[in-house]
Amino acid sequence: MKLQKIVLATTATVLTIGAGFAFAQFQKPEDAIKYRQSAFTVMGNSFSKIGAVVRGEAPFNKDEVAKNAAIVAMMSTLPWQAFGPGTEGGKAESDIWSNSAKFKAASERMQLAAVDLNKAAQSGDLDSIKKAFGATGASCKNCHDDFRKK
Ligand code: ASC
Repeated sequence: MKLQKIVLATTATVLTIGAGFAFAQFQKPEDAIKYRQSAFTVMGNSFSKIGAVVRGEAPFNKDEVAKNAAIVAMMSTLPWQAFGPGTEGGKAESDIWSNSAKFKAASERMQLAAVDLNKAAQSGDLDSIKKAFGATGASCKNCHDDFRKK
C-alpha cells in the first residue's frame, strides 16, 4: 500500500475526531500559538502549491496535487484545539473567544471545504479541483475577515 493511500484511509477517522473542540494541553499560551500558526503555515504552503496549478503557473501533476490536498485536509483539523481559553495572541481576534460558536462554524466550513478539495484532488479532475479550490479559498477568507487581525 502506498503511503499516500494509507494516510487517506485514515483521514476520515481523524476528521471525525478533530471535529470536536477538545483542547489539547499546552504548557504555555505561546506553545498553543506556535502550534496553531505552524499548522496554518504547513496548510497554507500546500494550498499555495495547488493554487499555482489552478492558476496555470505550475504544471498539473495529479500525484502532487493529491498529496498537497491530503496535507491541507489533514492540517485543517489541527489548529482549533490550540485556541483554548487563555491563548489569546498572535493574529487572533478576541471574537474567537467571545463569539466561539461563529468561529467554530467558520472552522468547520473550512474543514469540510478541504475534504471536498481532497476528494476532487484524488479524482484527478482539474475542473473539480479548480471549483473546490475556489470554495476552500473562500472559506479561508471568510474566517480571516472575521477572526484574523489585519
Ligand atoms: C491562500 C492563503 C490563504 C487563502 C486566502 C484565500 O493561499 O494563504 O490564507 O489562500 O487568501 O482568500
